[in-house]
Amino acid sequence: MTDQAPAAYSGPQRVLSGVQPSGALHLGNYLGALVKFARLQHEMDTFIFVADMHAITVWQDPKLLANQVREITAAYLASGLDPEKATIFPQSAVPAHAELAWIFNCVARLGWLDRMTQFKEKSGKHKERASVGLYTYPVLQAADILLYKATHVPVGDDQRQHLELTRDIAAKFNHDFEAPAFFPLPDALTQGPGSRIMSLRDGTAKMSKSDPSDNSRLNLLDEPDLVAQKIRKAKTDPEPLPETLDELKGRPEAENLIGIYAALDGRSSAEVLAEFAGQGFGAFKPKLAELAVEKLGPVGAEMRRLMADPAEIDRVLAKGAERAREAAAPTLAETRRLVGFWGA
Ligand code: AQP
Repeated sequence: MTDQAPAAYSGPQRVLSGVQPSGALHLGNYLGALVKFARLQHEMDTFIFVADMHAITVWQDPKLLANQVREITAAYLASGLDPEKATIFPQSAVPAHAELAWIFNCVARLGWLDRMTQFKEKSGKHKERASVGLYTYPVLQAADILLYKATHVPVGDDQRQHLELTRDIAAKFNHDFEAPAFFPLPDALTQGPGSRIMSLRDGTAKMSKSDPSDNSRLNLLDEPDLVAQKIRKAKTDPEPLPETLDELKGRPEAENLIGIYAALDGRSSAEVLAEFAGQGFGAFKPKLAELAVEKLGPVGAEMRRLMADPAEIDRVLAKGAERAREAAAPTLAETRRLVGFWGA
């Protein structure tokens, strides 16, 4: 052991992220992830996948899964991802993800995984009934990222802990196999408005695909009337909106609705408060509904248009998969060599 800091990674900057085809996409996925993908593709080499291998960590109907992959792809394209710029592909079409994940299963420590709060939340009271895949989910995530030597990972705030684990795995691999700076230690891009959108029914719970109440979320495919109705029914409190962010503390539902307005309008919560201070939710909610319909309506309409031509979506995915396999091959080959596998 030396006291020297590990050598810094000097490869190109790359973006990688993905979304699971595990249910209807909602405003949280859109603002926390999709919008960022579309922006970053203009700044760096970008890989965006549909995480079908992650999705099957909980039961998915095999008759529906491939179509759910197409739906997520349609959402990517409708949010502005350009398949000529970004590589868009299904995770399961690149077997190297699974191969690298196995190697990382042997690098990650049980104690690290035991600390993952998402597993605790998703497995609930009966963790012995959860799939082993759900437990090692963040190891597969590390493989997704490091297979492409991604340096930047745009995700919602809930994924911060998993990204820390990816960094730990990368650092331990580099150290154990005496390959300083082989894998980068990627940065989670979790900042920005919309990184943590909360449920419309409970301002302390994250907006989530798996929430049993559909009224808890705005889905990208919700029709305008339904969007307006869900916002009308959103939980709030009887107080008028205050002037400062500090006064919003302890009012999670109000804070969330202001945050949603700000993220959709590309403004800060402080600016939105300055406009609505002193008004009650009776006045604010219709304005929010109007804005949400204006911003989400075209995304949903474009998704529907794209989904009417599944063959075209499949062409995008097949081309992306080919590019992804090519990009992944050298990293996997070098990893196999470093590990000492026969024939590598
Ligand atoms: N509420 C949220 N606010 C901001 N970002 C969010 N994301 C999810 N929920 C919010 C971000 O969306 C991306 C894709 O998520 P995913 O489908 O891969 O997994 P998830 O985080 O488990 O998403 P859900 O909607 O909460 O699904 P379930 O209910 O299945 O757990 C990620 O970048 C995530 O941070």
